[in-house]
Amino acid sequence: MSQEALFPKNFLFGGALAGNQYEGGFDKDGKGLSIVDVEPAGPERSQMLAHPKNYLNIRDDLYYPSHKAIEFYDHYKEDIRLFGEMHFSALRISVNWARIFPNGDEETPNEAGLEFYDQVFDELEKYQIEPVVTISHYETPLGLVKKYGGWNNRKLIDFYLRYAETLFKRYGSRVKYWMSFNEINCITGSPFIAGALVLDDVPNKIQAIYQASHYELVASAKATKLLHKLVPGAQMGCMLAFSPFYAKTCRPEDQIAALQQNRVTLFYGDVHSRGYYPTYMNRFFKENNVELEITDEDRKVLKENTVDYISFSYYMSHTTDADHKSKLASEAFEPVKNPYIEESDWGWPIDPVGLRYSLNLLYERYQKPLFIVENGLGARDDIESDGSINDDYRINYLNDHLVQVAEAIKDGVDLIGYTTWGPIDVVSAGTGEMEKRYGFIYVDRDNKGNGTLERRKKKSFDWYRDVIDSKGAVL
Ligand code: BGP
Repeated sequence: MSQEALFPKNFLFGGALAGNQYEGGFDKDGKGLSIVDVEPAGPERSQMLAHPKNYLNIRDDLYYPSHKAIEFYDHYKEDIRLFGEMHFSALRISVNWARIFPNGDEETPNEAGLEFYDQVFDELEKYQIEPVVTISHYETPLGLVKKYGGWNNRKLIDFYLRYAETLFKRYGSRVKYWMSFNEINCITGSPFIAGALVLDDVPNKIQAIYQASHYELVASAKATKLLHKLVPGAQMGCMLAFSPFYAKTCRPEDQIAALQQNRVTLFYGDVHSRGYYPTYMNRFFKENNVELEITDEDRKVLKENTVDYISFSYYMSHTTDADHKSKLASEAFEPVKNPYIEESDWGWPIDPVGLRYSLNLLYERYQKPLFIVENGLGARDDIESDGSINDDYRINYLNDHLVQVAEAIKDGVDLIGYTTWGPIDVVSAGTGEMEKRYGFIYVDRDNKGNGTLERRKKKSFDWYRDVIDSKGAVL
C-alpha cells in the first residue's frame, strides 16, 4: 500500500466498452448490419477473418455473438448504475455507426439510433460519469463493404465525415474527448476488422492495407478539423493498440528488428501527431511495391490537423530478434518468448513494467497528453458455491499495472486518465466468445448465448472502487 494518492485530483478513472461487444439489439430501432454482425463465434471466426469473402451474409448454421452480446441495449440503466457505484468518473463507449447510418451512405441519420445514445448520456450524467467516445470501433456498416469495398475506397472519407459531423452536432455539448478510430494500427494484422477490407483475391495486400490506412488517416484529420470548428474545447485523439517490442538480446541486429517492429504501430501515431509520413516508410513502400494515392490536399489536411492527445490500449509487450521476420505489415510476425514474463491463459504476455515503458516512450516521442483507454486481464471466472467470484488474478494484474502507471506519472508523463477494458463482461473481440472475461461485473451468459443475463459483482468490484476513491493510495 502506498498510503498516498498516486493520481491527480482530476484524473479520469473508469472503464471502456465497444458498442458491438456489449449492446446487443443488432437490428433494433432501424440499426443496419455492421461488419461484426457477420463475424461468427469460435474457431469459425479466425477462418472468417482470414477469408471474409464468403462470409458477408448471415448464415443460419453459425452463431453471431454481437447480435445479443450482453444486451446493454435493454440493461443500460442497471449497468450504468453499477458503474456509478464504482465511482467511475469516465466511461469510454463507441457509437455503433450502423445505428446512426444503417448502410453507411444515407443522407440523413436514423433518429432512433441517435436517441439511444441521448439516453445513455443522460444516464451517465446522473452519476457524473464523463462519456469518452470512439467514433469507429471495429463497426463499419456492412453496406460500405458490399457497395464500396470498405476503406479502400476514398468515398468512405465523406461517409465517415457525415457520420462524425452528426455526432459532434448532437453530442458535442456533452463529450469532450473523442477518438477517431479504435486501434487504427490493427488494420495491418486484421484488415477486415479495422479496415473493413475483403482481401481474399487481392494480389498486393500490403498496398491495399496502406491505401486504406491513408484514407482512414485523412478521415481522422478531417474529423479533427470539423470537431475543432463545431465544438471549441473538444479534443480528438488517435487510438493505438500499443504493445512495445523489446529486442531479445543486445545484439545490434536484434535492436534494429525491435526498432522496425515498433514502427509498424508508431507509423500511425507519427502521422496523427506530426502530420506527415515518416521517411522510414519510403524504403518499406518501395520494397513492397506500394504506391499510394496521396493528393496535395491530403498532405495539407494531415499537416494542419494533428491530434490533441494520444490514446492507446495496453495489454502486453512483445519480444523479437533479427531471426524472426519483422515486417511493417505484421501479418506474419512471429513472437519470441520473453523468459522474464508470464503469460495469460490466452498466451498474452503479462508485463506491467512494459506499461511504464510505453508511457515514457510515447510521451517522449509525441509530447502530447496520453490516455490509457484499455488495459485488463482476460480470464475465466468461477462462481463459488456461496455465489462469490474471487478474481484475485484480475486484481493483481490491474494493481501491478496501476503501480507502473503511477511511476510513469512520477517520470513526468502527462496522463489524462485510465479506463480498464470491459468493466462488465463483454463478448471478446478476438474469439467472439464470452468466456474470456475482463469485468468487475460478471454477466451470466455463455459462449453459445445461454444464461440469465444476471449481473453479479466480482471481488474486484469493491477493489476498483477503493482504488478510485483513494486515487491509488490503496495500491
Ligand atoms: C482490443 C479491442 C477491444 C477488446 C480488447 C480485448 O483490441 O479494442 O475491442 O476486445 O482488445 O481483446 P479480446 O476481446 O480479444 O480479449
